[in-house]
Amino acid sequence: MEEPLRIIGDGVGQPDWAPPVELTEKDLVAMYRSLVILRTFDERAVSLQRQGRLGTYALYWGEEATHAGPLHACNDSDWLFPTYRQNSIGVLRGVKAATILAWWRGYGGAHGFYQVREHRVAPICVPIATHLPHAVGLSWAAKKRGDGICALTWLGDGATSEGDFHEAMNFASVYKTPTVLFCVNNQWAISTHVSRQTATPTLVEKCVAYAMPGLRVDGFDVLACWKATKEALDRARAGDGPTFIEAVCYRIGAHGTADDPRLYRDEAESERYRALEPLGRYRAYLQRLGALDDDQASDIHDEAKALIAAAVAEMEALDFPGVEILFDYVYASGRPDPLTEGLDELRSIERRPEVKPLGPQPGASPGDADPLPEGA
Ligand SMILES: Cc1ncc(C[n+]2csc(CCOP(=O)(O)OP(=O)(O)O)c2C)c(N)n1
Ligand SMILES: [Mg+2]
Repeated sequence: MEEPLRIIGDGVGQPDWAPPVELTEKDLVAMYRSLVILRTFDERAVSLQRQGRLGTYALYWGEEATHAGPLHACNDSDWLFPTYRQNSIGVLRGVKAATILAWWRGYGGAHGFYQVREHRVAPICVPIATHLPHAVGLSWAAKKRGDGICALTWLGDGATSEGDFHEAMNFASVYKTPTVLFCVNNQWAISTHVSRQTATPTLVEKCVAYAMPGLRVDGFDVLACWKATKEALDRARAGDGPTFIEAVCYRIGAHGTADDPRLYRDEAESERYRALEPLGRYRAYLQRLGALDDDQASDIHDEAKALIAAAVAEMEALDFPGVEILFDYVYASGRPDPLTEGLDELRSIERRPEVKPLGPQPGASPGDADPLPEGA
């Protein structure tokens, strides 16, 4: 099996390769900033959930390169189709971090939903693979209009077992739609290991059946993720159709805050992968290149902390949206009688207390319940 494309070495055995020539030093630092914002958001969101200040949360610690690399390869006019795992990607496109946090708190409406057209970020998709035909459809329409817009969509290893995945791959390839299907092979679909998901040694070979070009990259390497996506987008914009990218990494954390991976896998393996996490690895690479100094890095971290702290404060100042949101967005207009009766019943029993912490959550460690640090 061929080694995945890698640019950033590990500083020990693996060599460094030069950054792609199209990227300026400013671009390289901008990518670092994106990784830091994503990481800061993720760590803060886990801590909020542990304190009962978010309902649930799908963490992505260690997978940030698979979010930021592809995003930086896109034009602002391209559309993004994230899953719950890339939940905060919109923040890098101008969506308020408070809105994403409010979404995880269970708020809908103006509090928890962003304007998808304004940011060109499709709604965060929770059903596995259902967004893939949407991404293909949007890019097919763009191709017909000839406006040069592409769609970038993420999916997990588990999503490759869904019918929607195969339909999207087939349609995209037959109609040569400008779509990039970026598959984050983090080796787990909740408790199912990728070896139980498919009998093929790799996921990238699935594209052979659809006559679609495919690439395999190191998913801990933000530059490899950028380069593969950039090449795919260039091909798509030239009219040469879709590409499937398999980014090989590992889900270092739990599936979500309600999951305890110790029950189904050997956590010693996760610990080994932790050493490959993309943020520290990229920072060390930039420092070897002389493209980032400690002061610059610490300014970026301070900026990210302030951004997320402000978002938490903004989210917590929002009014509780009320039970009506359970019924919003179900019908384009009107509401059938049984739903109106359900809403009336809920209103009659609704309490509107301030949102109280839910108490310790599964898998929480004692330190998680500590009062928040200053600025939280
Ligand atoms: C259609 C559908 N079936 C089942 C689920 C329950 N579910 C949520 S996440 C998940 C695993 C997905 O794994 P993968 O595609 O590898 O993505 P990852 O969570 O690793 O990012 C499943 C089965 C769902 N959300 N949607
Ligand atoms: Mg997975």
